[in-house]
Amino acid sequence: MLGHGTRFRETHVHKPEALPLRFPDPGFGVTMRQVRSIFLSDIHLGTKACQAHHLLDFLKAYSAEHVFLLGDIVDLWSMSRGGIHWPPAQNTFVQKMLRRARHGEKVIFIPGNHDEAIREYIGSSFGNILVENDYIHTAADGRRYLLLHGDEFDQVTRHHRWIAILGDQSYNLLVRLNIYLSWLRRTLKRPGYWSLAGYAKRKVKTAINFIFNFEESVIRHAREKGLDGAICGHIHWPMIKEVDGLSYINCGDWVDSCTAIVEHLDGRMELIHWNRVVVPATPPLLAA
Ligand SMILES: [Mn+2]
Repeated sequence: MLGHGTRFRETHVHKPEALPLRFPDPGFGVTMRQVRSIFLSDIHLGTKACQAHHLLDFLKAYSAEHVFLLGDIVDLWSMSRGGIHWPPAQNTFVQKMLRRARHGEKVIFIPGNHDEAIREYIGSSFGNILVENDYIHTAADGRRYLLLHGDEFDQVTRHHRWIAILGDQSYNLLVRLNIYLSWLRRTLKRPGYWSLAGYAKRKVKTAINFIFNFEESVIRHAREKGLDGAICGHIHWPMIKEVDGLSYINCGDWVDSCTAIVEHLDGRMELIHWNRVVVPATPPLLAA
């Protein structure tokens, strides 16, 4: 028993880093949350870095009326350079999207720079998935958002900006090293997720400036169009923030951050950090 003395006062302090166990068992009896919209970007299917199994777990936990795929969903650019990595989980993701579209969810795909070949098909649809260059989404609260990938606001390169800043090899190395770090954290039963690439981005000043310029350009564009905000991807930097009355929202990615944006039934937008949701050890059949 702890006494009332000052020695044990620290036991009353809340630990904010202890994140709630929100979906203790996704896919096995968990009730699906109904949201109005799901926004995903930068999945990079076709690469080793794509965390498709996490994404599938996320999709099991949320059903929606609209699914917006905001670019760099399939990494055609990387596939043409370094070969194709297409494990069953990535295939399942494509099937799930087609299935959702077939079953009445409105699925819209806005190509990014890594899947820009699909920009040729803007205005057409495949398997009920509509391909658009950009899109204006009216949320349940009446706020109007511009949906886009965002690479046109990347000032320096049309390709992956983090690769230009941190170096192609080092960015990929950081992402890969993190797979082992995550394993180590799980083994040591440390909760949450820590991103090595994310740490590097916060520490490199040019990276911070780059994020800031990108966010500012996107918001300026949305303001010029008379909208209430923008939802985009591209820079692999998840964010929800208000800038002079406009909402800047970035989905992040499923290479490193494992984040998505959901619109709740009342129009409220939420950033979901799927990796910070404590999930028990992956069953062996999913780890294959
Ligand atoms: Mn991109």
